[in-house]
Amino acid sequence: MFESFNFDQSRTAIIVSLQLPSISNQDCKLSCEELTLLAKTLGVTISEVFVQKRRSAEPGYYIGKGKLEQIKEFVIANKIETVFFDNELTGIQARNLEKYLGIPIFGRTEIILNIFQKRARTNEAKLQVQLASLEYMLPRLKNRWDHFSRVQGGIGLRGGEGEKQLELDRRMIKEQIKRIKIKLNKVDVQMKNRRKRRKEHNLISLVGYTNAGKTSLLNKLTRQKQLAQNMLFSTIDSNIKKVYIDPGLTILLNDTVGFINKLPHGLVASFRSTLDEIKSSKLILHVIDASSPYIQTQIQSVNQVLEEIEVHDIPIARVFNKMDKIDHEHLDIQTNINEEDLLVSAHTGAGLESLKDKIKEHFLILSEIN
Ligand SMILES: Nc1nc2c(ncn2[C@@H]2O[C@H](COP(=O)(O)OP(=O)(O)OP(=O)(O)O)[C@@H](O)[C@H]2O)c(=O)[nH]1
Ligand SMILES: [Mg+2]
Repeated sequence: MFESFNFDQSRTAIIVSLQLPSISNQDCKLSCEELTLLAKTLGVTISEVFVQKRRSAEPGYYIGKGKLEQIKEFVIANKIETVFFDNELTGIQARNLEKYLGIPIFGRTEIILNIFQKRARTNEAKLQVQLASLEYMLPRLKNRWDHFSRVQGGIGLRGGEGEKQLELDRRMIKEQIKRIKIKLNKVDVQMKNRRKRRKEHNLISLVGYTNAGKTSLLNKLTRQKQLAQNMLFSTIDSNIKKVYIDPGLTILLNDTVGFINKLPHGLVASFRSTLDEIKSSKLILHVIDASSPYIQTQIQSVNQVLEEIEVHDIPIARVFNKMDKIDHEHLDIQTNINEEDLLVSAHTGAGLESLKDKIKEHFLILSEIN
C-alpha cells in the first residue's frame, strides 16, 4: 500500500481535519497534535494544520470547495509534498483530492498502519500488521487504482486493461489474506498454549495510552533497557519480563502496545491475540500520563478499548505516571484521584514502592481466596 510513497526521506506535509459537530474543539486539537507526532515518527514535518468545521463530509472532496482552494494555494506556495487527513476518506474522495491537489493523500489509518509496519519485530506482530493493511486496502483498490498506477511511475493503464489488473490484484490480495490467516492461526495455537502456562503464573499487564510511560515503568522495575521513546507507538510487540517483588513473590510483567484515539478498527481486530494476553493477567495496571493536557480523553479511550476486549473480571489499578512533571493538586483538578490510585514516576522512581506494595497486597488477597 505504501510502496508508492517513500516516507523515509524527510518530507513536508500538512494536516487537514474535518471537525464534525459531535467533535469538541479539545478532541479535535488532541487528534491533530497526535497526528503531528505520528508524522514526526515517520520523519515527516507538518507545516500547517487546516481545520474545517462542517455539518457533514462533502461526498466528493470530503471538505468544502473554499477550504480546498485555500489548501491548494498553500500546497503550491510552500512546495508541500503530501497531505495527511486526520479522518478516514473514501477511495473516491482520496482520488478526487489527489487529482485536485496533485500530491498523494493519506488518511490517519494508513499512517498508523505504516508506523506499525516499521515497528513490528516479532513474527506474529508482522503478520498482524500485514493482515490489517491488506484488509484495509482491499475495498479501496478500485478507486485508488488510478493513483497507484500513476504514482508508481506507470503510464497509467487504460480502460479494460486496468479492470483486468484490478481483478488480478484483488484475487492476489484475497489469497494473501487467506495465507496470513492460516499462519496466524498456527501462531495463535502456540500463543494459547503459552498463555495457558502463564495463567499459572502471576501475570500483570501494563496497558495505557501511547507514550504514557509503560515501557519506562517496565525498565525501571526490571532495570532493563527496552526502547522507551518520546514517540507514539514505540512498542508494538508485547514484551513479558520477570519482576522480583519480594522474596516470596516474582511476577511476570507484560508491556503492551499503546492505545490511541481512533485506533483503526481492523488493527484492533488483528491485534486481538496480543491483546488477549491482557485477558490472562491477574491484575491490569492502567498507566496514565499525569502530565498530559488531554488526560481525560486518554483515560476514556483506554477504558473503551478495555471494554472492547472484555476484561471486566480482572481488577484494574490506575497508575498515574510522570508525577515528577506535575503536582498532586493540579492532577486532582484534572481528574478525580482516589485513594486506590497510585502516583508514580518511572524517571525518579517515586511511588514505585507503593506500587510494589499494591501488587503484593493483590496477590496476598488472591492467595487467600484460592
Ligand atoms: N518526566 C517523565 N517522563 C517520563 C516518565 N516515564 C516515561 N517518560 C517519558 O515518556 C516518553 C514515553 O515513554 P515510554 O515508556 O516509551 O511510553 P510507552 O507508554 O511505552 O509508549 P508506547 O510504547 O508508545 O505506547 C519517553 O520520552 C519517556 O522518557 C516519567 O516518569 N517522567
Ligand atoms: Mg512502550
